[in-house]
Amino acid sequence: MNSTSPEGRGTPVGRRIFLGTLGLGALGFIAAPGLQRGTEALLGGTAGLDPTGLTGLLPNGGGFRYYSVTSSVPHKDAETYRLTVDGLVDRPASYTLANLRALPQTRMVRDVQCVTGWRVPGTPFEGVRLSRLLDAAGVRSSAGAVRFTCFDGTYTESLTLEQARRADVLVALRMQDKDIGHSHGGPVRLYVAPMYFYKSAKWLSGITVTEDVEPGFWEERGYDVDAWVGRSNGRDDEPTT
Ligand SMILES: Nc1nc2c(c(=O)[nH]1)N[C@H]1C(S)=C(S)[C@@H](COP(=O)(O)O)O[C@H]1N2
Ligand SMILES: [Mo]
Repeated sequence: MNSTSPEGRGTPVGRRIFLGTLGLGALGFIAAPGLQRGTEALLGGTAGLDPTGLTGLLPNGGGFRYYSVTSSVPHKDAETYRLTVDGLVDRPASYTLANLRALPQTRMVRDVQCVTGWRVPGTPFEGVRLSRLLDAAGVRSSAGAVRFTCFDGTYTESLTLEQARRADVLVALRMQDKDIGHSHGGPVRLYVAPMYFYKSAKWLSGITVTEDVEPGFWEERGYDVDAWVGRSNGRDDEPTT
C-alpha cells in the first residue's frame, strides 16, 4: 500500500489535512491491516464511511475491494437509471440503460490497479466508448475536459478531452463478463483502462463537458489528476495498457 493514499486509511480526508488536524504523522500509515483498523478506530465517526477496502473485501469479488465514499448508495435499474450528457455540447442527451445497450460495445481485458497497491489481473470490461457519446453530443470547440458525476451524490472524476477520447476509456455496462452489480458501481461505471482505478467512477450518472479539468473527489484530497498507472502518484506499478 502507498503512504500517499487517503482511501486506504478509512477516511476520505486527505493526508495533509489528516496529518494537520490529528498530528499522527509518526504513525507513518503502515499498511498492516491491524494498524489500519487501529487508525480507523482513532478516526471514530469517519470510519463509518468505510472506504478502506479491508472491512469491505467483497465475497467472491475476485480480488476486488469494495469502495464507496458514501455510507449508502441508491440502487438503479433499467427503469430508473439515466446517464445525462451535457455542458459544452450542441446536443445534450439522456440515455437509458437500453439506449446504452443498443450502441456498439467494446470489450477489453486489462489488469486493474488501485493506487493503494492491490491489483487484479486480466479483468474484462465491456461498454460504450466514451468518445462515441461525446461525438454524438457534439463537443464544442471551447471544451477542454470532461467531468463525471455519480448517483451516490458525492464522488466526482474528470479527464482532459484528449484522455476522454482514448479508445480504452469506456462507459462500462459489464465487468468480469457480467452486468455490473451494485457493489462494483452498476448498472454503469466509467472504465479508464490506463489509469489508477479511482478514475473509474462507479454509479456513473453524469458526463459534463467543461472548459478545464476540475479535480475529482480524491484529487481534491491529494491524488494526481493525471493518473497513469506507473507514472503518477509516486508509484512505479507495471502499466495496465
Ligand atoms: N462513485 C465512486 N466511484 C469510485 C470510488 C468511490 O468511492 N465512489 N472509489 C474508486 C476507487 S479508489 C477504486 S479502487 C474503485 C473500486 O472499485 P470496486 O469497488 O469495484 O472494487 O472505484 C473507484 N470509483
Ligand atoms: Mo483505489
